[in-house]
Amino acid sequence: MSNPQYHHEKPVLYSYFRSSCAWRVRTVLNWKGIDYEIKPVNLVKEEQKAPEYSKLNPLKEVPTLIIDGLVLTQSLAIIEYLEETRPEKPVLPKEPGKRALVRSLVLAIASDTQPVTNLRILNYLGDDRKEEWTKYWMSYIFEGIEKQLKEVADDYCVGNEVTLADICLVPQVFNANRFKVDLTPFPIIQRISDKLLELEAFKKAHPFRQIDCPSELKSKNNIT
Ligand SMILES: N[C@@H](CCC(=O)N[C@@H](CS)C(=O)NCC(=O)O)C(=O)O
Repeated sequence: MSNPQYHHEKPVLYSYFRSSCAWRVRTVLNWKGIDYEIKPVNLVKEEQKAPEYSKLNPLKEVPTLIIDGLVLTQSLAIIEYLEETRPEKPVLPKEPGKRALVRSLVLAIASDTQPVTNLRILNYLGDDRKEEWTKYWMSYIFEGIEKQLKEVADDYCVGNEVTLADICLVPQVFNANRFKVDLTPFPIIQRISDKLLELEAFKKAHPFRQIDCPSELKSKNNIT
């Protein structure tokens, strides 16, 4: 398991600025105050398929986190590891009912939506179909999530504490905007996402603040 080869001074996160899954992990690391180094993997240039990288992550995707001598993959597995080993500033509520609710929202995004709209799926579908496909599935899930949030949200997705549901929601909203999904039918989702983006841990994890974000995109969005 733990390998001296992977004992770095700081955790190393293999990330791509626009990856929603890497973004989840960046937010949790920031939220918990864990200092880390980013190693960019350019998905558009297919660096995730390079032999060196795919040795670390055989599924050829980001994120991968090197921490405590371990090579961890899958954003939710990484986040659960961080939660178990660094329990301060938790992202899962203690109460089992709330925890189940948080996980239900997390899985709606991480298990039901992101996998069908991932880059490799869109490339497989081709340019003709990818926009309509993405809009359809993102709207479908947001419809359900909006209904759930009507029952359980307050300032954030589940009550007034930031949880993993919020951490997954923000990148999903960013992606929906990117694919021009009409968000007007989802006012709770939009309100919560806007509020979360005022928090430092979320701001710092935002794609436009990443070292691998192209400078023209930074300046277009007034990021210095
Ligand atoms: N279930 C994985 C999904 C990881 C994933 O799909 N990552 C995307 C970026 S968000 C990726 O690297 N895609 C590369 C590709 O599709 O070739 C996780 O949660 O970490």
